[in-house]
Amino acid sequence: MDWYEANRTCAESRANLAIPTSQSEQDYIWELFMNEFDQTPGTSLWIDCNDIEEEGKWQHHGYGNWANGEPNNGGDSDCVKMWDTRNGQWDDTQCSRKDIYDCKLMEQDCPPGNVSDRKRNDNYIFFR
Ligand SMILES: [Ca+2]
Ligand SMILES: [Ca+2]
Repeated sequence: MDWYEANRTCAESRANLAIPTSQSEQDYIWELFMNEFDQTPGTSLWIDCNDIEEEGKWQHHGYGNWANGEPNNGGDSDCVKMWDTRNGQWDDTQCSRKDIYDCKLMEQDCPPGNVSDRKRNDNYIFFR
């Protein structure tokens, strides 16, 4: 799915696209993905980070894990994936690409964007 569809589908499942907010969460999501979901070389995973609204103004949650040389806005790249080629580090790419994505289910009482690190083991779901 492209980034927009992935984002919408997560929301319909009362979830958000996953976004790591710490190194431990980054490692957890990536290891879960690689170990339990997809080992295809070059595979990638959409995350909830973009600069669609304003070029260069990245929407994420304080933590970032860009690969060396990224973000480079190559070909007008406004959406972000974790990329196997970069060992799970982040690359900005075109939002229209079809990639795998990961929803993180939300607790009912937990507002979006305020998921604390202690919840990192909970409820990740991967979709193709
Ligand atoms: Ca961009
Ligand atoms: Ca890029």
